[in-house]
Amino acid sequence: MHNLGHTRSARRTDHYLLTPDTFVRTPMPGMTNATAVVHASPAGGAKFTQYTAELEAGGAFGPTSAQRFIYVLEGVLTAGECTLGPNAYLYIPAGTALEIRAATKARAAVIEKPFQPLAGVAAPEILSGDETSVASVALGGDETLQVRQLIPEGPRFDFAVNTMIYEPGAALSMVEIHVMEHGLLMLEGGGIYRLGDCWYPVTAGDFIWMGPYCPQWFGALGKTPAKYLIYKDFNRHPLDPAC
Ligand code: UGY
Ligand code: MN
Repeated sequence: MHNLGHTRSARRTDHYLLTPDTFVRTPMPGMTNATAVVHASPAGGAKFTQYTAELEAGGAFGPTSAQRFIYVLEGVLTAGECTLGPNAYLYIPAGTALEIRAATKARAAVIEKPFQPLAGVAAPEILSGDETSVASVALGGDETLQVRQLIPEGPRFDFAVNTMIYEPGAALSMVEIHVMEHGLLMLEGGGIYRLGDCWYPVTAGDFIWMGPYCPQWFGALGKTPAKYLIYKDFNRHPLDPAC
């Protein structure tokens, strides 16, 4: 049902907000019985790709030459020996041919980035985990804002993926402006996101891309916590070639 051309989705040069009413599904090479909503890509200004893969039972992903991070939103995926239910995640190094199959109808957030090697530092290996069993850390000591780091710390990885959970009323303590870009998927709850000079109401299901140096701030609203999954490029010098 159209809404007289109205949507909360918005696009600016240093950020965009994409709400589910504007999502368009597209096939991706190598996918079978699956489609993707491509949220972030070089075409939109990002240096990585982020999409939501929607798979029928038995559906599968095609391979990619980039490193890949998968976070299960719904249903069950299998990858080699791994079985991944909701909140489970998998990191697959660049150049690893590992088939991802849906054991049930499933949805997953997928992030892909060309790997930037670092001289003298070993490339990362495959890893999996469950977000709910990762210990959380209070951001800057604020117990109402908990961060779970899904990718291990250290220079082997050239990106980070975290979840952030805000109690109702919790907020970032500052407007952040930084060189890293972000891909952000709202998982639960909602609030107000400041991006550049705009303030947006956001809710579960929304996607945000923030380019380098995009001013950003979030405050949670409502009676339940707000939770998001957030990607950033990390651990590399800004002058290192992006690959
Ligand atoms: O990791 C971050 O930069 C994070 N604090 N940014 C954000 O939540 N917008
Ligand atoms: Mn940030």
